[in-house]
Amino acid sequence: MTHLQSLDDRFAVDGRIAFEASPLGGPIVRLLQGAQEVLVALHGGHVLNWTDGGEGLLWMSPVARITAGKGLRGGIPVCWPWFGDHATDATKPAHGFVRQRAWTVIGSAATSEASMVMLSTATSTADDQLWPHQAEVRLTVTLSKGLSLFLETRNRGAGPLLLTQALHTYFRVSDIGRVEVRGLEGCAYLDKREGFKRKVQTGVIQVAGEVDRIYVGETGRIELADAGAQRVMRVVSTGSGSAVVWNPWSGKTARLGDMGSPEAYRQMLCIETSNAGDDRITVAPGGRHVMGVAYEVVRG
Ligand code: TA6
Repeated sequence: MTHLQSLDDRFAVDGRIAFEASPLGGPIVRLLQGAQEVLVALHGGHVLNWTDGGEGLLWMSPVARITAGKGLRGGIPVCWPWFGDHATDATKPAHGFVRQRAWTVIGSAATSEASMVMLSTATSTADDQLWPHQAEVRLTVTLSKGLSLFLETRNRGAGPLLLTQALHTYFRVSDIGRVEVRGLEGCAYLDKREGFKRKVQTGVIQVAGEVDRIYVGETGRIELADAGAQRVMRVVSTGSGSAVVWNPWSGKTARLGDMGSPEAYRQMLCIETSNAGDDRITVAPGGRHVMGVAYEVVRG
C-alpha cells in the first residue's frame, strides 16, 4: 500500500478531503468546503493554496518546489520554534526548522459546516544540535466561512520552552500600490530595516518600498483592503501579541532569487500572525500554547 493510499484510507472523506501527489512534489491534502478549496502539503505542514470561487487568495512563487531540508516561498510557511534569524547562532535556519521537514497527518473531519485536517511533527534527539527540547507542534487547518489555522505547541520536556513563531502568510494582491493595511494604527513596531528600531505606526499602512516590521500590542484584528481586487481580507488572531508585515520590494526580490520574476513583489504582501519581537512565549513543562488565525474575505 502506498503512503497516499494509507492516508486516503485513514483520513479521506468523499468529496471533501482527499490526498494526492502535488505537482510541487510530495503528498498534499485537498480540503473542499462550498466554493472554497485549500491545498496543504505534508512537507512543512505548509498551506500551499486557498481559493474561493476559483479566486486565488494566497501568493506562491511559480518556481517553488518541495525539497527536503528547505522551505517554500509563498503560501503559509510555519515558522517554529523561532521566528526570524536564530537569536545566537546564524548557522541555524531562519524561521526554525519544521517548515523544512515532512509532517504526519493525525486527524481529519468534515461536517456540513467545515472541513478540517490536523498535522503534527515532534522534535527528537536528532534535533538536539538545533533545539535541545522535547516538544510537539500541531497545525489544524479548517475551511468553513473562511480559512482558519491553529498552531499548538506541547511541551513534552522537563524544562520551560521559550518560543517565538509565526504563520508567515503570503497574501495575493491585485497590485501592491492598490492595497492598504488597517488595524495597526498607533501600534508600536520594530523596523527590521533599521536594526529593529522601535517606531509607532501613524495611519494605515501603504507600501511603496521594502517593508519588514514586527508590530506589537493590539494586533489581533487586521484588514488587508485591496481596491484593485475589490475585496477586504479580515485577519483575526488569537494567542498572539504581534504581527509581521513584509514586502521585499524589488531589491530583496532580486537578492532572494526565488520569487519567480523581478516584479513578483507587486502581487504579494505578507501579514503574519506571530509571537515575535517583544511577544515571546514561555511554555511550562507539560503545558501548551495555541496561536490561531481566522481569514475571511469580504467582497465589494
Ligand atoms: O517575516 C519577514 C521575514 O523575516 C523577512 O525578513 C524575510 O527574511 C522573510 O521573513 C522571508 O524569510 P525566508 O527565510 O522565508 O526567506
